Amino acid sequence: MLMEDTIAAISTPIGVGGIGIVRMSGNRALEIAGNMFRTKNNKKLEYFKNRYFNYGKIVDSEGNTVDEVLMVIMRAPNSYTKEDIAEIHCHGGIIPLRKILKIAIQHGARLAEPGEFTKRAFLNGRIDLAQAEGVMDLICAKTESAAKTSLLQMEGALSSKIREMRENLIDIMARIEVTIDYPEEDIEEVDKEQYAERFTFLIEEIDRLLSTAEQGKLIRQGIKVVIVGKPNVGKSSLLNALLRENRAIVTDIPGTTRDVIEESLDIKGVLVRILDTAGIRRATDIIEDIGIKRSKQSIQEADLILWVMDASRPYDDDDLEIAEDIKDKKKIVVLNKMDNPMVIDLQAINDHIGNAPVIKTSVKLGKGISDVEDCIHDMVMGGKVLAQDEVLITNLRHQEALIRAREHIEEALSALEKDIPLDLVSIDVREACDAMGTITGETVTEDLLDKIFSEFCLGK
Ligand SMILES: Nc1nc2c(ncn2[C@@H]2O[C@H](COP(=O)(O)OP(=O)(O)O)[C@@H](O)[C@H]2O)c(=O)[nH]1
Ligand SMILES: [Mg+2]
Repeated sequence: MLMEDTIAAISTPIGVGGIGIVRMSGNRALEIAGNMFRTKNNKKLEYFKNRYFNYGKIVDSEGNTVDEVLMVIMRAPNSYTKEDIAEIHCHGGIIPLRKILKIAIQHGARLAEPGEFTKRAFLNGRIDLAQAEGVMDLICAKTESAAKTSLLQMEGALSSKIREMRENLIDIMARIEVTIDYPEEDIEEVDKEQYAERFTFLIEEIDRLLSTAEQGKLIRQGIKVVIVGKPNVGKSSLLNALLRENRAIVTDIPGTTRDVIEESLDIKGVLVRILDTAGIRRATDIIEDIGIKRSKQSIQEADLILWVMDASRPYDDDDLEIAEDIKDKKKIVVLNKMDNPMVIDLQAINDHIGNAPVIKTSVKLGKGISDVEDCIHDMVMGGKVLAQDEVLITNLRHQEALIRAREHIEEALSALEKDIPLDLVSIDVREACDAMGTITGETVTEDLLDKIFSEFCLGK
């Protein structure tokens, strides 16, 4: 990636929309924008005010109008990337967007890589790495709580906590190094006690942050709920009821949901990714068999199972097989079709479900659906409420870095206690410091940066 390049990308989703945006950033962004843009009175781009809309049209190399647009320019360093930025707000169809992007490239821009605008914002020091990740998380947030947490991170709430701890470590390191450099000035016991106190404080701070990781993961990634059960018991109907829409195929023929269908829903602020599976039974054909294998695989990955049964049919060997497949999983039993006379033997089920909650529903009559939602929420949250306005560790990368930092601080602390020479203590302090720095990006490798930003979306 060359920072001297001027990059260009379509920043709005590809599809049909009222407005679409092509964005450019780099040394030549304004020159290129000026070359492809015409205003009515031929006003030159250099006279445009920062962050003001300018009405005009985009022309191709033959001077033909491509679209009527609004052009906004943001001169360095007052822009998202701290470079010159030009944004072309055109009509949100794929043809004008692609044409405008192509013209920008003909004039010398290069196609941006995913996340490259944000990467530049990071490399140019406008935001740190945790903030950059917050930007992406906000874009991908599917629930209010996920959006709120990402926003906090984007604004630097996590970064300032990390930075504070890191500065603390740097200060300790500097003090230790002074002592090492002037060994004749014997280090006082008091100093050691002070270091130990500060290490202990840091460990407590890290533990407090780490204790939010479980909730953070829940908020950011949500949980995976897998609906299992014999064919025709009402799994797809239940999913539809939960989604209040009709994406899964519902039919009377057993075994029609042959693949795994995934949908997302927001249950009281918890992102629930819910998977409808092919019914599990001894398959009668190859395609169904593939579906059943996939169902079993998704069971392995599930955080929670919804085991749906048809209460108007007896409990049989197919149920026994399912019971076996999900025996180690957290689960909720849904007894569906309660609008029909109940046939299923509750005693027989009880022997196979452990202490899983049992909920009676009639998806057909719309009964019991909210009980299923409540139960999912309770099982996930275990009585807790979602944290609001609190810094949470939502990112596995940050969690791992904190764990590494904690280990080194622990080492440093125990070295102090064992009267191990201070220069050895300082090695661990430095390692802890570096681990912290990977969160905010001060001590991050080029490879890791590439990996992080490659997961961003194009145009951001
Ligand atoms: N009587 C009754 N029929 C239901 C209920 N829920 C679903 N069904 C019907 O059961 C059949 C199978 O449903 P489906 O959702 O495709 O089952 P799946 O194979 O488990 O996904 C369909 O005809 C549904 O309309 C219910 O609560 N009561
Ligand atoms: Mg189905």
